[in-house]
Amino acid sequence: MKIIGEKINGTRKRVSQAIADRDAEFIKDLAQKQAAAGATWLDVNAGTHPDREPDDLVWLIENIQSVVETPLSIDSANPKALQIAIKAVKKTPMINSISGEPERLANILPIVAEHGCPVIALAMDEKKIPETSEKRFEVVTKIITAARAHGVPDSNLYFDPLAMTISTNTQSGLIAFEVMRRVRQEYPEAHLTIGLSNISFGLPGRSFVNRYFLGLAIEAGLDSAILDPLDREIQAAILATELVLGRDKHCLNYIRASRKGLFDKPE
Ligand code: THG
Repeated sequence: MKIIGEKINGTRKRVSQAIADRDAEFIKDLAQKQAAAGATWLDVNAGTHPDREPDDLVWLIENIQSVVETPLSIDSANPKALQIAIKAVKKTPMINSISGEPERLANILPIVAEHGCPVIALAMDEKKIPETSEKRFEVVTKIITAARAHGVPDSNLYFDPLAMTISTNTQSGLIAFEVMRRVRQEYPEAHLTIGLSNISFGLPGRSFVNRYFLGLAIEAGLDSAILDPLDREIQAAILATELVLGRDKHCLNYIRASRKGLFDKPE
């Protein structure tokens, strides 16, 4: 299970403040902590000011790269900002994200192909997020066809089936699992990812909903997720799920994490 660390996101109040104040230490600290917690990529989202986004993104990237080697996941829907960000990164980044929207595919797939980037593909198009798993899977097929035509291998695609909040549709979890199983079956080389915290929006006890959703999603084939790597309960849930699914030889990862103090009471 690969983790995309979510914490450097300009839609979070504290991060948006740090960006506005050019508080580099705050950003560097988030980068170091997430890297130490085992994130494979660090998501970088400069927030929702289109005019400032490219400058803010480059400032974030440069500061993160001054303290960690972890590759970045550039979280932007803006092709211009993506182009500029790609020039600023040291390591091949993940691109977050494309969708089935023809314009976004036409603008972003050539960048992805040229640089050999892994890319997150949302199971939605320009119109909306389809209600049914069948319709979402149709979007997946449309994206994979376009990606192949641009020379992007299936193994660089990370499909995000989109976890809509259960509080407005109690079938949201099931729809996401169905999309995941179908992708696993029909496109075995492709990967799956999800923004974990969406599923519990508007509900009490969100961390429980997130954790059990994650366990079931891993069983359905999820192999990466955008989440808070500093959350020890989530880390424990991932390890325990992989353990009970028979994916942890000799229970080594689980025991190693325990020895490192994962289950100790924080002071
Ligand atoms: N799919 C893809 N990319 C995504 C998402 C997705 N990028 C953005 C988002 N969704 C995932 N990232 C975050 C980052 C931070 C938080 C949630 C999702 C977060 N939320 C706090 C909470 O939920 O309580 C509140 C905000 C705060 O701390 O100020 O921290 O689905 N491809």
